[in-house]
Amino acid sequence: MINNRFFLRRRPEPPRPIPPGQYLEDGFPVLSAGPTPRVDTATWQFTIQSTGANGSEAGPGGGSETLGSWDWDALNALPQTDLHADIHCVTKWSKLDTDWRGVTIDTLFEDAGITDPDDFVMAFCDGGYTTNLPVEDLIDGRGLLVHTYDGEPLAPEHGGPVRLLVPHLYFWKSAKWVRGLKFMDDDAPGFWEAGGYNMYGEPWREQRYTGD
Ligand SMILES: Nc1nc2c(c(=O)[nH]1)N[C@H]1C(S)=C(S)[C@@H](COP(=O)(O)O)O[C@H]1N2
Ligand SMILES: [Mo]
Repeated sequence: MINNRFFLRRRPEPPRPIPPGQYLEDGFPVLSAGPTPRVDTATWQFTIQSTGANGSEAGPGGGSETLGSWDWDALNALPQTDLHADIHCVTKWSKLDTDWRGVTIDTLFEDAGITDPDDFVMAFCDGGYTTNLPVEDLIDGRGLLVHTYDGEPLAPEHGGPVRLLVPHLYFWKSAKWVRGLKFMDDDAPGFWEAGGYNMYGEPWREQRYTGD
């Protein structure tokens, strides 16, 4: 006798390779370390901050200067970019063929006249989440501030109004409710990185945890 339930429960075969240890997810899971913050686009602002007197301290302040700042209208007035990408969460789901629209970090740097960035940033968010990234991984079209997912305004639980999107790294680097980037001279851990996750997080090399 054939057990149909076995076939129905099988996970779909990916149409192309996905990173090691990952499985395909058709839905869009929500993973947040805390509650979804209420973010008002009327008062929303995104800033890029210089390294402060305190070096690598995360978040605004610490003697740092504002190198660029954009409110909601200013962000939307910048050239917009569409990005089609696969995303990979460290909890092992991968979602293929996601469509996003927003502003590249290249465009923000250009608009702010940032020509000689430091090597690392700490992304900071409403709600206090942080994550560290090499600037190299944000430029040349690889990192965006996105406000649109699949043709619709980005839902609050997925980081709306604006999240960072860096699809070539594990999805925890794509900071939801992002409010700014702070340059750092040296790499320093953000929220999950301080809790044992990898400083870089490259899915194809399965860099999940410290030392991977
Ligand atoms: N501000 C903020 N950004 C965040 C998180 C978070 O808890 N807070 N979680 C991260 C993790 S671990 C993942 S996998 C993705 C999940 O994004 P999603 O909820 O849109 O799937 O967001 C990342 N960005
Ligand atoms: Mo995650």
